[in-house]
Amino acid sequence: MSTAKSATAAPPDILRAAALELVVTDLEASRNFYHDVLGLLITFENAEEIHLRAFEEYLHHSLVLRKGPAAAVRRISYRVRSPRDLDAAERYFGELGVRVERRAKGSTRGLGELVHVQDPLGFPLEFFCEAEHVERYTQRYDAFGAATLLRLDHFNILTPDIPAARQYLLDLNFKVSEEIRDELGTTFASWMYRKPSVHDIALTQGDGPRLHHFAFNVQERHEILHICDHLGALRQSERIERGPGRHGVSNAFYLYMRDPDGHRVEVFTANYYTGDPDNPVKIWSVHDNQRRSWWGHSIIPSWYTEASGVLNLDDELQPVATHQGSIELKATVGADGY
Ligand code: 4SX
Ligand code: FE2
Repeated sequence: MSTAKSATAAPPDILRAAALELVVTDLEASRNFYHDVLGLLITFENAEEIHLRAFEEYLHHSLVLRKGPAAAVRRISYRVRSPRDLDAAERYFGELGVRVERRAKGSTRGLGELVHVQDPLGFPLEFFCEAEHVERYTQRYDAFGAATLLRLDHFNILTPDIPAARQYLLDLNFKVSEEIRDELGTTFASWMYRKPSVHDIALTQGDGPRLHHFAFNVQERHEILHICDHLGALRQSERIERGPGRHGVSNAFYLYMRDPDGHRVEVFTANYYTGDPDNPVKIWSVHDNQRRSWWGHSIIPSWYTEASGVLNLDDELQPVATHQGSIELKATVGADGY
């Protein structure tokens, strides 16, 4: 892994997790799930791609669905503060020795100039600053459903070497909010942020690079319960993988679903503020059976083992490296049932 390499250039000023692009095998089935069932708004669509956004998002999209031969993750996008930060990203990742490509405005519909990077962990990152602004739906209550997704909040990635991944993100000026460790100090999972919330990205130990899930906020717990009832009424209960429940880590009330291609999406409420510079880090023991489920429920093994593969910048599936040593699934005693 090339994560040991460090750069002397300043890292880009990353604002937040902003968007992702999924390759899906049946665009109509995905449109049905994300638009008809979960209610995301469609900014643009054609026979090849659909650009969606949530109700408190003012940029062109936070989710792109692209028709393709095999399910995968094509881009993980961060917004940066200024156009100068695109130069910074280009220099920074160039010094890390990974593949970096500058792309002209419009190469991703709705976004300005881009920097695409194959990051040291193997993920296809997209950095953008300028974006097309779209109609504000914050108070379009006439268009709200019984559950209204508000904002894309975070990505959760699987990667084999958590200490290396954690250091790579610390170097990019992400901060840690919460962490799961064992008594020897081994870190199994880290929640890291740029915007003042619990996370923009979480690291989970496992075979990677793979995307574990992406997550949207809703305002109220009952909206999450409604999504479950709605899926039940549609006889699509197989979309529900884990929850509803309360996380120990982050304190969020959550639900995980699997889309028609198996990509995992979380809907959750709420978040807490982490913007003070001395915000304390919350450490959880890997043996605490309430860490991932505050109510102590066991976690279905698929949640630990299954995830989405990612593409490289040539749209080829990235090989997955297996983790060394113990993973949390095996290390856990108690609620997870192992
Ligand atoms: O399962 S965890 O309680 O560790 C957890 C998972 C906490 C916050 C999240 O967003 C998440 O996906
Ligand atoms: Fe999450």
